[in-house]
Amino acid sequence: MKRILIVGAGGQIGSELTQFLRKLYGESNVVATDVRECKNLSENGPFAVLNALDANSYGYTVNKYKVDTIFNLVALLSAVGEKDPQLAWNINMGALMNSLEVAHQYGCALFTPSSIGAFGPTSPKDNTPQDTLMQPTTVYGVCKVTGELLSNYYHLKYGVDTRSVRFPGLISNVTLPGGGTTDYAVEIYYDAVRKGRFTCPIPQDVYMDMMYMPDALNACVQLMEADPDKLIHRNSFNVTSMSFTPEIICAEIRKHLPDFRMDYKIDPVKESIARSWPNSLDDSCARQEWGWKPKWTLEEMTADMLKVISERFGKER
Ligand code: AKB
Repeated sequence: MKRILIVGAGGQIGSELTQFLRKLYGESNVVATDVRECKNLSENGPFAVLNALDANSYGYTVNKYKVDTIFNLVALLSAVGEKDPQLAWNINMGALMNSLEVAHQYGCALFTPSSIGAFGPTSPKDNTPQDTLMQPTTVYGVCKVTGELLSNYYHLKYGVDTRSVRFPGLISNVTLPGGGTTDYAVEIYYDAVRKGRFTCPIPQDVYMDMMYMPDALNACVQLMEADPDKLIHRNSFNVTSMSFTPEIICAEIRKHLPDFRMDYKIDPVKESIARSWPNSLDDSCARQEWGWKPKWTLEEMTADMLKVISERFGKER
């Protein structure tokens, strides 16, 4: 990776991935783009306003910056996708299709994240294997499975260097996620620090895989730097760091904030999505094929999230 383009860089992953890659590969070698201006991304490196659904502008930008690697992070997430499935399909698949075409035309490697949302109620629930039945019941999941297949197709047919991981819920303290089913696991930390209480939309017993953002950023780089000859699976690798329920994360926060209180107001859409997803993934293929090894546990992540958020909001713990 020498000249990188990030599409949809203003979101939860992109805002951190841009700075992470700029540190690794040099500020001028990482071009951030988004549909709207992002001041935080244009201050220390190249930035362009780009609508990934506009194929001509996409190709123009890749050509202009002599890009060799694209990170396509454009997505409407699972819960918000259910409000307008057609829009979710148009955005998620439109951005992917243009990314694949541009990658093919300009000889770029392409990273597009998939998700635990690619699995569905018929997939094995525990230790969900890399290769298994995938019949998601959300439009987001349908887009992810289609995207995995389409990326694999472009690899087989045109030799495009497509790579991907199935991200679990990502927890970060820089940019808030929006419209996802796993968002509660970020919001809980902010509310714990600022209000001392949290109303959880997910039932107390529902397990979902999660990952702290530093591990997710490492996964992106490690996979894109991996020796292609070692990659048996192209699209897409199961990766995970931890799996917990609302009760478990609440108990962990209480170790630091004993007065923290949580109650429940279940969101039926999020509940049904969360119950259709795996409890925990088997990520042994990623470990074997490109050395994936997460560093952060729930305990370490909780201590760090509370520290960073408390510092930001000037709260003493
Ligand atoms: C969501 O909840 O939709 C995302 C995901 C797991 O892909 N965070």
